[in-house]
Amino acid sequence: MADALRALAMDAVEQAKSGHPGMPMGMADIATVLFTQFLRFDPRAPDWPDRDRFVLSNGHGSLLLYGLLHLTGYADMTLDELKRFRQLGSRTAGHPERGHASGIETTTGPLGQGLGNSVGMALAERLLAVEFGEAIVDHRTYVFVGDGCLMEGISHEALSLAGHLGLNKLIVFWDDNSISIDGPTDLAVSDDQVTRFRAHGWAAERVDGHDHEAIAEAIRHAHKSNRPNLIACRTTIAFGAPTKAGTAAAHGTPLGAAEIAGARQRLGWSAPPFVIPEDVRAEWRAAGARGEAVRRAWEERLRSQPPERRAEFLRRQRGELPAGLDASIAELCDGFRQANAKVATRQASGAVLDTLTRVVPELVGGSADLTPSNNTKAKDQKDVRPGDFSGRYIRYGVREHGMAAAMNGIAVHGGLIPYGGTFLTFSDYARPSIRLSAFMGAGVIYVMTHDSIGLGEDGPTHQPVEHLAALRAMPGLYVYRPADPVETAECWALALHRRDAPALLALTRQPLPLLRRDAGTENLSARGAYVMAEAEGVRQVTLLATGSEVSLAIIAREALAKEGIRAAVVSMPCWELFENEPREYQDTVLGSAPRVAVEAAVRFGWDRWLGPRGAFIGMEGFGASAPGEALFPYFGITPEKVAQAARSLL
Ligand SMILES: Cc1ncc(C[n+]2csc(CCOP(=O)(O)OP(=O)(O)O)c2C)c(N)n1
Repeated sequence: MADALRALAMDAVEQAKSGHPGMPMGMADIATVLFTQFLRFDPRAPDWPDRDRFVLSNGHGSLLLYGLLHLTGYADMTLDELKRFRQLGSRTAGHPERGHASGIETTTGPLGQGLGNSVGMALAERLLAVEFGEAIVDHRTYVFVGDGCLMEGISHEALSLAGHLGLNKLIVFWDDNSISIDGPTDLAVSDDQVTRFRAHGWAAERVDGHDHEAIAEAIRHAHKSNRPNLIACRTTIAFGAPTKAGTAAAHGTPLGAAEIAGARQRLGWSAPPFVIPEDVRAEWRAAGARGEAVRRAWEERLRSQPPERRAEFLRRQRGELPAGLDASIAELCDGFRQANAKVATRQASGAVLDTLTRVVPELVGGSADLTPSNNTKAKDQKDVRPGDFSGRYIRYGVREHGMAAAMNGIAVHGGLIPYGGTFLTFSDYARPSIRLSAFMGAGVIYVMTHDSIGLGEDGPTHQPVEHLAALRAMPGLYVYRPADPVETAECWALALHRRDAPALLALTRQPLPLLRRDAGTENLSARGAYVMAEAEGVRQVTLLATGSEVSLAIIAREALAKEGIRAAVVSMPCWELFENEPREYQDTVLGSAPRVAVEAAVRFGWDRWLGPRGAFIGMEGFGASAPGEALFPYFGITPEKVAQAARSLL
């Protein structure tokens, strides 16, 4: 059965003239033991919520996963798809992409990300098990990793977090083949991985990764563990290949006809390319059928749950938001207006969360050790602790990358909506995982505070300058920069409603005046940009701004009005939403008068809104260490400068 996986990998890579045969051939035995004896899955119900999760973190070995899905009977993973490996429009992308085929739990390829996701998946399982009971939530997370995953820095954060939380239903198989692209791994690394995992609080043991009984025994052992588990599997890359096995030559290039013929002979596999002998296919199908009865029994248990719990569980699985969310947001906005709240948007966000966490129980929050700064912990949220998963607030520690990867795992697991905070400037530390949120359409919500020089004294290392531009450049990520408490609540509502894309809220450290005094219940941020203050009469200039700079634009507008210059102020809390609006709406908002944009960040990206005659007031380089109030004038980001720029355009 393992040889069937090997043959499919060799043949598909050969056909595509591209791909990685070595890893699938090396891990085929481990995969066979796991899928035929342990993994709880049902190809006929790929999204069965209580299935075990399988993550291929060393995603370059994608053919191993495709072979497994094909052989165990996932309907959409046909032999044809394997033959079209890496071709345009096939389900069998170069690296596994979530959504391309059922059974692909998460997108992998950037090494270490899958491992990071798996921590979130295993955590989500525990959180939901406590909430809904182990009768309906009781599954494991199995992960394949290579040397590359373990060399990546993200592995440190992932292992450390999983070890701290004691996620004992997480089982990692390390493809310990001592080979990566450059050659033997000892060119670059001499870590003792088993000792390393143990130091992180994991149980770890070594096995021969080609000995089925030893692998099975290690899995049985791991099932009884009270810690997360590493099974370090000693393997040979491209096992079976006569001259390339055990060498870097087998990592990422087709083996070639002669080598494949030699491997067939060694393995005793005489079937032609893409042909699986009936008896082997039947055994694999039987392995795929193992889970059906288990799944049906689970469905029975779900049916016998109290109706309310069952309905809530199913609502969460469908990703439907609870009724009452929008009413709560409207109420919050009213409250802000009545209180004339002059607060930082991070503080407004905290107030929003105090309400939302009660209305939306699937919210699970956290911060990378900046809870008091990010205002991410709601009043009634309890900490998640090792061994106690009844809370809904995760202390991610100073692990931005690990946090973001775990949040992706929580999001794709289903049943929970993760949000987590850090300083906007450290979005760089999480960026590879943010990219995967965007790529997968995972509805993670990033709460990034201290969003400009306005944060002040911590200085230029902490003051984001190019981050908004860099984040806006990322396809599929919705970047929100609200201007006041009302917009903050609106942006939270928008972030929550869009369950098929990540959102990033850029929030201020410093207090801002309340700008939105309109009493309507319409979410004005929903179109991405809107006229906050129209000109008195025909517009002569349009002032565009986001976040903390909208209030500067408002002051500039008043100053200009005194001189008889008619300026409108457009608040642009979310460029991506505005881009989605029809051209007519965009034209109405932007107007035909010259435009001045103000944002305490670099100009990059703004020209698309400014047009050929526009002016920009913002940052041209890094910030400086001083109180925020001193920095805005120092860098020339003031109402006077905005007004001056406006005048110069008339
Ligand atoms: C973040 C990241 N960096 C680099 C790569 C390119 N890359 C793909 S596989 C690989 C080597 C991985 O070695 P190992 O995990 O030992 O895989 P094996 O050779 O055993 O298949 C590299 C550098 C990548 N996919 N992701």
